[in-house]
Amino acid sequence: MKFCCYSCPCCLLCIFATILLGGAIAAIIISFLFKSNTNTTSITIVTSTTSATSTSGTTSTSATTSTSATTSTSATTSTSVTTSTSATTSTTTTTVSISSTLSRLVSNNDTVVGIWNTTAGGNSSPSTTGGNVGNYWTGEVPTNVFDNNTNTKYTSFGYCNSTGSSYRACGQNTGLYVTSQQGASLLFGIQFCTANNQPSRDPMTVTVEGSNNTASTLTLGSSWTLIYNGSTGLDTDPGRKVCGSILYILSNYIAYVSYRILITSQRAFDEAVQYSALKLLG
Ligand SMILES: [Ca+2]
Repeated sequence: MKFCCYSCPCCLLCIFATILLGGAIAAIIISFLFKSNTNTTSITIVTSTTSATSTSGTTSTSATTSTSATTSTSATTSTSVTTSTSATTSTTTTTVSISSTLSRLVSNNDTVVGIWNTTAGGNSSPSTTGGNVGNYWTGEVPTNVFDNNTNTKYTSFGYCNSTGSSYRACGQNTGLYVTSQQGASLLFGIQFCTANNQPSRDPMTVTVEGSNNTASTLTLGSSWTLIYNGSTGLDTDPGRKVCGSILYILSNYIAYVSYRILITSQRAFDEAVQYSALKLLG
């Protein structure tokens, strides 16, 4: 029996037909094999809990991610956090009882020295009578603030003079120090009283220092200990020849024989600072 040979046209047609038939069968098989990859697969992912801190309440976060491809993936992230934190603050309040009958620790009979160009902790520069820089006005001397009379005043020009000035800090760093004849006393409060005119000259802030050193060393800044730094009690103008609020000094527990008072600011522009009374109370 003789089979087809490649030279026979009939056999060539037969071989060609066989190849076509084989290709068709292969295509069907491949199509079947890859058919499953067109299915959609869903995956759900739940993330771990995220920590958060808030004083109170609930924090909720929701996020959804979707990817489309031959394989479809769906991911859902949901976070819900509730955190409550409580904080306790402890406040210690110290109450100091002060006698309602505070008395004046100094008078105009005590030794008073007017000063200018002086800051707390620094050396004192004595001032003198006159109408120029570093002077206090004639008749308006430092002892006037301790005479228990609001009709007299202490006027210090500081960095300015009596011809007038638009400089707001003329009276800054002026003041006085006083040594009490009655000896060391514990200072519990201070009180300023305004002069007869020119509210712009009112002292607004002040430092108070104490010392138990001898008189000859009181010009040295090292002789003084700062016990107060703040308002004069004249924040709101009380009127002319009127006293402001008593300012209590509660952080000082040392009795001093001498006190130094320095004006650190005044109400407004003027060529001097002035006040009718300064009460050192204890
Ligand atoms: Ca006075």
